[in-house]
Amino acid sequence: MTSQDYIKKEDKFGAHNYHPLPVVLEKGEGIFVWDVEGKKYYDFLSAYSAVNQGHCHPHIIGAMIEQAKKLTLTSRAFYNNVLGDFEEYATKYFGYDKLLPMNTGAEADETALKLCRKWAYDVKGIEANKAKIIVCEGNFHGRTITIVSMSTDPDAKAGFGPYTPGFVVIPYNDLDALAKELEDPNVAGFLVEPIQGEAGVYVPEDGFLKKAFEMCKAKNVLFIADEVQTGIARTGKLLACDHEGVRPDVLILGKAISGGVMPVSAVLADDDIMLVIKPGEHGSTFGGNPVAAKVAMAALEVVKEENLAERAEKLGIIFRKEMSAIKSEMVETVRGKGLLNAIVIRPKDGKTAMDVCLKMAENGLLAKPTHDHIIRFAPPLVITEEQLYEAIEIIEKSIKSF
Ligand code: IF1
Repeated sequence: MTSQDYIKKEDKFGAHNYHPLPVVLEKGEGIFVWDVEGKKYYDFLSAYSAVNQGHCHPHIIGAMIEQAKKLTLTSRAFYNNVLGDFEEYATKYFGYDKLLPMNTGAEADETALKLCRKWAYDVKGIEANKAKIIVCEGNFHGRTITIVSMSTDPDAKAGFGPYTPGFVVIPYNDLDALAKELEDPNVAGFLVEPIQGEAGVYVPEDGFLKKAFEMCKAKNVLFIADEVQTGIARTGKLLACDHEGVRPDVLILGKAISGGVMPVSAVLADDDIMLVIKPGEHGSTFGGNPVAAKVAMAALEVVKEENLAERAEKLGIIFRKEMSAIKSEMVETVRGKGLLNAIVIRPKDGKTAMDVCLKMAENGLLAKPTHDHIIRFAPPLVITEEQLYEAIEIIEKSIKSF
């Protein structure tokens, strides 16, 4: 079968909820993927920062296979002999008392919202059903009904009402708006992405997170960081919040916590928050399964052993410098942190970000446009400096071809 055959098959039998680039991949290794025709590409999406450790990392796959042969799922009706090890490892790794394991990013976000509401009633003393959570314009936290209720993106939200109440939206990166909403005593939490991914890799001003955190503390409001995309070394530190020395009250992780090998997500918090959820009040059949636990430990080991945060920091500086130096009127803005970067594309002769992405694919590099005019660049963090320069050459050549 050719790529076209696979694309036609998905079109015929699959729901039409995506519009992928027309490449059909069948193999991945490190920073490279191959399509069914055998063409090799640099992967500059990393499954939206899930594959930070590179495709099919042998240490992670090895841990997965070994555990898969022994025991895959017990549910949480029984204990398994791996989950405790993972909980201990990850809480020490990130510096929290407790971890609650889930599967997808959206589930971890939902978990954090439930945790925040329960804390609001049991600890903060907000009257039943009155708790509010502040979120930001342009946010992306997943696709559930409650999460799209917080969204300001019409594509994600419109047509899925009625919406879950209890959210207040403020502009991103706006401390005045935050201060105003924090005056409301029913506010229990502030949920924020340290860098907005979906919005187009929108980096807030230096000091925003730190100041926002302090303001939340002054009002006894939980600072909840969605680090599903920014976390685990992507932005040049273990967490994007580390850039400002902020330790969120509630930390949400997903994607790269498994190296993109299987869905694993987690919420971390200290006892005074996490223990408000009692047996029977929250959970998941697959959350904390022994394969996920082994995979996540291996994936986190790789991040430390291969110094992925330091690499992302160093290579990100090179990437943004080289992108900014491209002499083309199509390059409007370059922004990002570590190896989470974006170029804003100024259309030329009717050619858009999508045309640039198609040209890059032809030249052997995969990236995806967002909002028609932005291209996100997020290679696996195991990329070498030499490979990065080769990739930069492909990007430059592709942009300049217009
Ligand atoms: C899709 C975007 C990225 C996330 C943050 C939670 C989740 C995500 C900060 C939910 C997921 C994804 C999912 C992917 C597209 C995508 C995305 F373009 F929409 F914004 F990464 F940039 N919090 N991000 O970024 O995690 O439930 O998917 O595991 O196809 O929806 P999930």
